[in-house]
Amino acid sequence: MAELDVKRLAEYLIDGEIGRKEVTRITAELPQLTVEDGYKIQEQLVAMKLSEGYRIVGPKMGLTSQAKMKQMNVEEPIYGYIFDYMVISDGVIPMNELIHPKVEAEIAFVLGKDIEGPGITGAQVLAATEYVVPALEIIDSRYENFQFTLPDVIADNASSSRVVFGSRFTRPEGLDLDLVGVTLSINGELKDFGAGAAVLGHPANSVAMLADMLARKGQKLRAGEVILTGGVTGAAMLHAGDTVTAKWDGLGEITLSVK
Ligand code: OOG
Ligand code: MG
Repeated sequence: MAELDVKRLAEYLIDGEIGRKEVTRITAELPQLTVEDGYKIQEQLVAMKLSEGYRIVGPKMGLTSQAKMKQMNVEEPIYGYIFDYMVISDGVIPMNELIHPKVEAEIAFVLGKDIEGPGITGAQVLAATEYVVPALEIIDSRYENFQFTLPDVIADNASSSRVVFGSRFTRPEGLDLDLVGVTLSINGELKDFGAGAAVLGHPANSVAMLADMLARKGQKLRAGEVILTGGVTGAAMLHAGDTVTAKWDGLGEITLSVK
């Protein structure tokens, strides 16, 4: 393949996000695009956002559950980044800033100390974890019809768009995060449910895998970052006027409205 124009492709995706318009997936133009190329475009996109003054809240894992992999027809976990401007604190999803958002229920981790791969285990992650907190992630693929291949979605910062964190941070000691039941309802109708084990057997395994993926780039997970481990449930489409309620057994609940 001719040299990958990461700058043009990152700008193309950012234009889609800012202009709230679906773009054609990159692999329609560049069918040979690899996973590695996808991360090169993502790195460029992240660098551009940092240079605009946005800050990273933490990394996120995606496609870590069978529900998500089946739903998106993609079979491998990926990572991306959540920025400060994506965090919603008033419980209102601004539909007019988004393209075709979906919501998914997740369990997030806050580390008390840095973790550097490779070879990290879920037990090591738990030992380094200060808190866990429930999160609703709003994903909003920039691609037409929310359809993509693995390299496309990686380039698109793993569809990151918005996130709402629960108000209660819980110490991990004594919690069986694999057994935590999660329900996701919209307008009172149950859309999906699951348990923490849906995420790679235990959400801590998702953080461990992320540490190993970042180690390949010479990067590590840092204390204080909030790390999303991936949807426990499948993602549900959002529409203006919706009220979303999700509950995590023992961890809390989140309600948000779509305006
Ligand atoms: C990719 C992002 C997936 C998750 O939690 O699985 C993700 C997508 O489905 O658009 O954030
Ligand atoms: Mg997610």
